[in-house]
Amino acid sequence: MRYLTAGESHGKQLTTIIEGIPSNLPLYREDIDESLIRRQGGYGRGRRMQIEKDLIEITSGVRHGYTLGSPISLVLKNDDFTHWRNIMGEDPIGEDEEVRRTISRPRPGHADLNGALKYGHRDMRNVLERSSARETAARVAAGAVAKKMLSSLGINIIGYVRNIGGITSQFDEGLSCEEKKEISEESPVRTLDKDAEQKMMNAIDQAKKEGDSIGGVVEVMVEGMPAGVGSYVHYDRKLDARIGGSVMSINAFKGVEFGVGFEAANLNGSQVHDEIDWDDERGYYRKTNRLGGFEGGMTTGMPIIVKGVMKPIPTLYKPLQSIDIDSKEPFKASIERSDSCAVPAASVVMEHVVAWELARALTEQFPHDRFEQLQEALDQYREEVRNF
Ligand code: EPS
Repeated sequence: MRYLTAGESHGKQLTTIIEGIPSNLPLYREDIDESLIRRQGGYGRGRRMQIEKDLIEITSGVRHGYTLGSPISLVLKNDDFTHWRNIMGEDPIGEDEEVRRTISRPRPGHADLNGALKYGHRDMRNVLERSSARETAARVAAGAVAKKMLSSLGINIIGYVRNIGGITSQFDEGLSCEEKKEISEESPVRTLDKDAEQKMMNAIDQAKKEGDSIGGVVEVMVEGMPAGVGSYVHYDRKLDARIGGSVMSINAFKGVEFGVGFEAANLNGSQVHDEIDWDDERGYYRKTNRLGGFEGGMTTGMPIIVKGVMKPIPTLYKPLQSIDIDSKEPFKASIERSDSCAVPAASVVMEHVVAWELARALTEQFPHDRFEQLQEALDQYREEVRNF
């Protein structure tokens, strides 16, 4: 399975082309729209999200509600393009016309300056239009297809917020994916702790008032993955490494950890590793899940718990020092519009990015052209693992 996305933040549309989804998987527009709508929300988003109504158009690869096995293409229109037609259009502009809304002032922390240096763009709009997190909508669309495959295989996945601006949520670690979904869907900041929720919203208000932005930690939980998916035999087949790389590729993500993660440095081996047990019904299981569902690059069959940290968005109302690339003069950056916190949306993005990697690993381990063959192979494998 692989996919590509195309599209600029204020261009006509985002496009996702997906290859390698088996045929005969039931797939409806609503499966994707539900994910897109979840991504758009969250306390702390800016005015752009009031303009966009992210709804998918499936333009190939699906017929009468089933995948065909051919490439699936997904289109997401940018409603804001009506305001940007003259600025983002593909046709050359007339000699007497000026390029509008050019950018010569790079924002610290954004792709602006490095992208300009690399691609030779004196107008940094050419960089920011593609480096914008708008692109995550296209990635969520791809992930929604993967999620549909996972749910049809009895695998549940949910992303939620652990921390915003230093406020950490506390909750019962024994909650299931379904319970976490129910609670986080009701929360404006997609968290599981009512007390923390209010504090997080206050922190977002405060940051906004000060012209600042705040980041946080999001967590994804997966239930129902059988043990032994991924591999220990080669670096690029280790599934936790692939998930880690994918999470790091989400805009503004700066780190990733599984289970106890970085805390492992402060613990002894006996406090980190999960003891193995066995019973008739479950087969092998771990008494604890400190390693977050992975050992040796493979799933253990325990829930996967993976966290990602998102830095505060670098587009700030409060000016930071930078240099104008035309005049070489220092200036204090100013902007028109931004999200003060996109951590709740990022939890939805991470959920979909992880879902993609899991579905990809399953289709590699059980390579079948038809979804029902994949289902059968996975059922058989689960049975083998249980009776091993
Ligand atoms: C973004 C800046 C804002 C965000 C945008 C990402 O957009 P604008 O510049 O149009 O106000 O709203 O996020 C989205 C459009 C989205 O769909 O998530 C940025 O600079 O990365």
